Amino acid sequence: MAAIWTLQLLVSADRACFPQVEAAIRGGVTLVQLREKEMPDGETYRVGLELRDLVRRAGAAFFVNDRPDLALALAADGVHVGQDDLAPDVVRRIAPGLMIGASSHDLDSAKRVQGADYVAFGPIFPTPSKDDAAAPTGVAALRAAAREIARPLVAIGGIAVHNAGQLQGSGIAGVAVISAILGAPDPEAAARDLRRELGL
Ligand code: TZP
Ligand code: MG
Repeated sequence: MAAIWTLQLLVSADRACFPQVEAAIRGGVTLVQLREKEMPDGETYRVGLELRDLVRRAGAAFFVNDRPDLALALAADGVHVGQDDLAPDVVRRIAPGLMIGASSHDLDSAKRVQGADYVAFGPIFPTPSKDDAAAPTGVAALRAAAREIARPLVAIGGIAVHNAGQLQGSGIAGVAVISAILGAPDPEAAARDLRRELGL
């Protein structure tokens, strides 16, 4: 069985994308991460409850980005923290029941991650979805990181059906995407094609 971080979809708190999320899970998305940077907490919570139930019903795991408090409030499966958020070991202390993912942007930052269940690495390619993203690492850096990092490594940033084949055999445990699925005319097919191209 695929690990829960095999194919991760990041979504904002937008009910309009619920049908795409359901389709993407049918196509092979294993984890949906609520990544809401703008909406007030109360509304994020209300939409998050609906999203969580939909994701669970469809058979995927539900994570929350940045916010251990919101992840606990939503009884999520896990939380994903960036370099500027609470560190994974602190999250573990206050929320021992949550799985934890952590972001990294290069080999050094990936090596510094402690106490996370998986490490996200990227952006691998230029991304249309994050204005303040670090410079793309490229595939060679990803391969090197996958060799050196003992934890499951999840590639992120600009990954799409047309370039996912380049990641085959890189040693990654999974990928995380936004536009490759939410920007696709058929999110179910996009998820299925990504899994096939990645060999995951
Ligand atoms: N972190 C690094 S790149 C990125 C995030 C949240 C955005 C990924 O979106 P896309 O559309 O899959 O490049
Ligand atoms: Mg963050």
